Amino acid sequence: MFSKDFIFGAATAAYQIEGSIDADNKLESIWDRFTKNKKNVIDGSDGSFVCDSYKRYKEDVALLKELGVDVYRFSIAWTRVIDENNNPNLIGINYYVNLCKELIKNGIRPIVTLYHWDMPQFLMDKGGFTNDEIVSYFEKYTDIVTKALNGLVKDYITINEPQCIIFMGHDACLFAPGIKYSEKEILKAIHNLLKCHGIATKVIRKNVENSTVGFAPCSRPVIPSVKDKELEEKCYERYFSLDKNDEYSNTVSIYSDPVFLGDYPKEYYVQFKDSLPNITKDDLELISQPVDYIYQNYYSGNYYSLDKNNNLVKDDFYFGHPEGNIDWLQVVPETLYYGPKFLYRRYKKPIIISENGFCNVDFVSLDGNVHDPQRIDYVKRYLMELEKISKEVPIKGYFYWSLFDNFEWNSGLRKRFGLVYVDYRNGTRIKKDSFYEYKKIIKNRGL
Ligand code: GBH
Repeated sequence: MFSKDFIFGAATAAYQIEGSIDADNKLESIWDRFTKNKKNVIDGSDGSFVCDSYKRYKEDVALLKELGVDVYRFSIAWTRVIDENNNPNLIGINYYVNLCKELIKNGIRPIVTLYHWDMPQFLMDKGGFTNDEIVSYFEKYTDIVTKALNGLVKDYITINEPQCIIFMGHDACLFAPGIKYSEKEILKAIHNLLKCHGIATKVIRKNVENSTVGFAPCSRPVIPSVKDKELEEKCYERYFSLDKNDEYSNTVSIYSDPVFLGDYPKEYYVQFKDSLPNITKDDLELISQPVDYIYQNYYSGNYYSLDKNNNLVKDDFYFGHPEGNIDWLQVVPETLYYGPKFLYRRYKKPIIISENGFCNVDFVSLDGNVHDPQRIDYVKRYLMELEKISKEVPIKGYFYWSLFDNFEWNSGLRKRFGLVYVDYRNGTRIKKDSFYEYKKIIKNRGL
């Protein structure tokens, strides 16, 4: 059982579910552009239809209501709410106003992500996060959204998975825009991205009464394979270290220390001394505006052990270790135990799991239903660990990713994470077995 004020939710993101990518004067986003090159997505698909949520938001809300969630986390498409002169696009905004009204009418609290990866293409053409001007664009965007949704939305997440934006978009180049940056450019982009978070926080505080604000990085916790004090200590250190072998995608401290502790970690200044951006005191103050929550997207982790010389070594996943239907999703339930434990120890802030979910080979059975026992098993195992750690650490919520099967970025429509199955030919939705199980969990306020 979780505490009384614990919130259960489901999460989605605009480009992944909305479709209608040209409707109502929507501008082009970097994902619209990126998916035009069919080679960028494994099945050549794109976000033009997906769950058709731009048209079916009332159905979406009805599903959420049946599921019994306290909150719905969704994102705003920046490209819907501004016009080419960077002024508000009222019809685009209206979609989100209507969605929020419908949610509230049905007793569901909206939690809005401002940036879930779909930057307007014209801003990328100006250099994206490497251009200092991005900060004032983000300020204006946040101002438009918070004013339009005033009285409807109090809870905001500024930026989703900054590590993916930078690492996947500009280093691995598997996500939009797929433009490779040098180390210098990467550090500059990270710094501006953090400033966008800071300025957005300021705007939200100014425009929204009783607001809550958070930042939603992702990470892959470093997990002790056995219970052992020394091992746990070393895992904790490694989780926040800038070990050269850990990719940008996994660095927790570069992104979270400035936000929650007010400065980059010391090792950052040493390790990147030749590529540092200009970092001023004012910048750091802006970036570290007080926030209410650490949101964190957790899917998987790695187990570590000590070798003969007491050095930390990563355990290989054995052949046949349970995994989801996507290569990075090993089933590691302790992710939701040690992840929050370590985060709280360093940052001392209440934690909300803003995403956790499972990718399965889902199909409609002859009986017309979608049976997904692996997903049910995953959610229960992970929630068991979360329940355990919530006795020691303030965990305030858990959002399943995702309400729907949806456009899984460069994996296209092939990878399904939903509680609700979607037939992408016509948008038909079928509640999976996991939908009913999660509903029971929510009703019982825990397992
Ligand atoms: C999240 O990102 C996104 O927020 C969401 O849009 C997406 O649909 C969902 O999760 C499911 O993928 O360092 O080995 O983990 C995904 C998480 C994090 C997956 C970085 C790929 C890189 C490999 N991503 N990860 S690893």
